[in-house]
Amino acid sequence: MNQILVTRSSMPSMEEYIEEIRDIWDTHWLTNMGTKHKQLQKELIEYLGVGKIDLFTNGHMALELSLQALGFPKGSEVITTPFTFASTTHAIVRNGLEPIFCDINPIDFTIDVEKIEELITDRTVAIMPVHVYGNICKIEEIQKIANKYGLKVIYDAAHTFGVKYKQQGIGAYGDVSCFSFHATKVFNTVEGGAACYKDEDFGLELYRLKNFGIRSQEKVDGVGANAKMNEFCAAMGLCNLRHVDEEIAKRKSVVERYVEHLSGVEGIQLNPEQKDVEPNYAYFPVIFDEKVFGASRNEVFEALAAHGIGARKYFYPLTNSFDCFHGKYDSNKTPVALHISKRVLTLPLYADLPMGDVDRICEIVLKCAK
Ligand code: T4K
Repeated sequence: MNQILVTRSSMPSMEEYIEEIRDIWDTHWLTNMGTKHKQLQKELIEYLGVGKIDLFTNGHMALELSLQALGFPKGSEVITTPFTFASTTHAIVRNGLEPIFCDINPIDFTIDVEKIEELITDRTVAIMPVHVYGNICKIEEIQKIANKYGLKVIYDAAHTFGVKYKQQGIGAYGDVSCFSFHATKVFNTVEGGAACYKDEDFGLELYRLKNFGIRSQEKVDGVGANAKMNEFCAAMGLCNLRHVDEEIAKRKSVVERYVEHLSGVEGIQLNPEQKDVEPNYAYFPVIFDEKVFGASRNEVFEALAAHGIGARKYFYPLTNSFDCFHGKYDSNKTPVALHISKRVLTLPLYADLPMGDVDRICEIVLKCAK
C-alpha cells in the first residue's frame, strides 16, 4: 500500500546540494561558524526581516538556551501553553523554571490572552507563547501585558517560518523568537533552529551558551554548551531557502484543496485565516466534534491508518499531562486545550502531496461521518 505520512521533508535536487557542499572538500571546514553558517545567517536575516539571528543545532536548543541567556532565578514562573510539542515545556523545566499553564483560545489554539493576567504572581518573569500550527498569537495584547508587568516574551515560533504579521516577519516580535528548521518543517536544515532578537547583550550571552563560552582562543568568559549548526546543515538551508517561496505556494494549493472538500461540513472545524497575516501553511489541523460529525477523532485516525495514511494527533497528549511530570500539573485547569487535544487530527500536508491523494484522504474522512 502506498503510504502517505503527515509530512515529507522538502529537499533540493541532489545535484544542487552536491554543488553547494563541493567546496567543503577544498576547505575541510565542517563546523564552528564556517562560511556556509555565516552565509545562511545573512540570508535569513534578510528573508525573515529580523534584527539579529543566531543559528543552532535544533529549534529546541534555540529555545532552551534563549531562556537560559535571560538569566532568570531558578524557580521563577514562565506562563506558557500545554497545547504544543514537548520542547516548549521542557525548555522551561530544564532551566529550573516553573511552567504556569495558561489555556488556549478555541479558534486559533494560541494562548488565551484574556487568561494571562490572572496567572501572574510576584515570581512571574516571562511569557512563552506558541504560534501553534503557524497561527500567530495576539502579539499586541501579549506585549501590552508584558510591558505592564515587566515580563520578557519568548515566542516559540517553531511553526512560523516565513509568516508575516502586518507585513513584518514574525521573528521580529517579542524579546526573542525561536524557529525550528527540523526536517518536518516548512524550511529545513535537516536539523536546525534559530533565535531572533534585537538586544546585543542578550546575543552575546546566547553565543556564549552555544559555544562553550569561548570568546577567543585564549579567552573563555562563560560556561556554555555546544549547540552550533554545522556546515552540511547550513548548506541544506542555503539550498532550501532558494525554493521556500515555491514550497509555501504549493502548500497553499494543497490547503485550498482540503478546504474545498472539508469546509462547511457539520462537526468539522478548520484552521482559521488570520487577519493581517501572511501564512505559511505549515499544518492542516481538523477538529472533529463527534456528536455532530458522527465519528470521533480516533475513529477518523484509525480509518486513515487502515488506508496507509499517517495523520497525527498534534498535540495530544497535552504537555501538562505528560507522564514525566508525575501528576504535578492538572490538565483540567486548561479545559479548552484539553478539549481540542482530544479532538484534533493534523492531516498530511507537504508541498508535493498530489491533489489526488488529498481527494482520497478527504473521501476517507467524510465516509467516517455516520
Ligand atoms: N516547539 C514546537 C512548537 C515544535 O513543534 C517543535 C518541534 C520544537 C519546538 C522543537 O524544534 P526541533 O528541536 O525539533 O527543531 C516532529 C519533529 O521532530 C519536531 O521537530 C516537531 N516540532 C514535531 C511537531 O514533529 P515527531 O516525533 O512527530 O516526528 P516524526 O519522526 O514522527 O516525523 C513526522 C513525519 O515527518 C514522519 O511521519 C515523516 C516525516 N519525516 C520525518 C523525518 C524525521 C520526513 O519526511 N523526514 C524526516 O527526516 O516530531
